[in-house]
Amino acid sequence: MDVYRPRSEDRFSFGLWTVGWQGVNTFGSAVRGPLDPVRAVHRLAELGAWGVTFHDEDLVPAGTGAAERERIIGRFRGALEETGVVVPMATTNLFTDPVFRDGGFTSNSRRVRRLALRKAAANIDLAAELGARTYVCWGGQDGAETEAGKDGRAALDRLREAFEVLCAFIRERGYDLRLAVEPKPNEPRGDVLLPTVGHALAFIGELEHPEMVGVNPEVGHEQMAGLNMVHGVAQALWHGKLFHIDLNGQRGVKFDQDLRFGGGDLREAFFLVDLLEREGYAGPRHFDFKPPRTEDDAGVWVSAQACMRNYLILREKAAAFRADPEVAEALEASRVGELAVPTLGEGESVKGLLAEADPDVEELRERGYGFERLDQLATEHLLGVRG
Ligand SMILES: [Mn+2]
Repeated sequence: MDVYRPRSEDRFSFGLWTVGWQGVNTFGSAVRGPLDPVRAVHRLAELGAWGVTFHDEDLVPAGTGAAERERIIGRFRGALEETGVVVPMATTNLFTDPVFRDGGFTSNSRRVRRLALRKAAANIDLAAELGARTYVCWGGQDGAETEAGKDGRAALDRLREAFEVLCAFIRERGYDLRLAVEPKPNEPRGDVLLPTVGHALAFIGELEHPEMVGVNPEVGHEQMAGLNMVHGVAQALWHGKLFHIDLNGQRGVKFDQDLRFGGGDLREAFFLVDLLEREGYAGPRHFDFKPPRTEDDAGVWVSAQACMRNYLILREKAAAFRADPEVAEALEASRVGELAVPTLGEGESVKGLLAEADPDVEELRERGYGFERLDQLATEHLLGVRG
């Protein structure tokens, strides 16, 4: 038996746009043909995936008539029923059409903003109909190349308005659906609005119904900003805002690589899986990656399967790391658990603190924390030479 074979309780999901990516990039044209969403659902089910997600246009191409739209959705529904694959999340494409060249919810054009809201609301209806519980908002083209062309405060006002309008719509309809903001620092715009997890969390705090909105952090997006994804996710969890997560790989501060999960920064992937598992994160483990242009159809499915395999391998490695008695001892020596103890005692005041005798600062200065030993133990688990 393959112990790294995914099961539905692992809650692995993929966007139709991931395995269906035709490989168009800034300089190169498509290298693969279009992928039928029904075939995507069947292939993903065979590999052990639990869910599939989509942008409105991944499923129903722009300009499709009403009758054809119903036919497409019916076929897709049939594939879901046949395979047992679920739709945990959906999102809106507010970036491909030239009409969104200055963004959707924050375009300078009021008419474009109204169109963007209509498009999102229409797809929220479809998402709810297919059983989605999370609706991701990635404002791909919401940003700027020049400060002269965009009033940053007004853009945030309009973004807040869009979230208020969509939250009101969801409540009116009675949908069991929450929104998740996906931060990204740049690409396609020179600078994108809400560039990091921290920016998104601060924005959510200003909404009328913050409980309806969380974040969808993506590994590569935080790393494109030179930030630590594990710390970003820890803060999202601390705020109770990790509604969804995009797993993929990235190698440093450069263009959005969308490598398969486990590609790029493998150490951070290890510590991310360790965090998600220890915290008991129960949401979808969603892969938002792009099979490289070098791959043909067979390579697409190799990379999709590898995303799930790498998660399961890292989960096993992280569990072995935590179960290792030498790690327990090293954690103790590093005083990692001591950080959970409040700095002041119960009922203690600053007055009491000031009245205390001076500590032995010399001893505190001299004693190291032993993190190198801990980190090396983690490295050896990751490299497979322990446990
Ligand atoms: Mn990305």
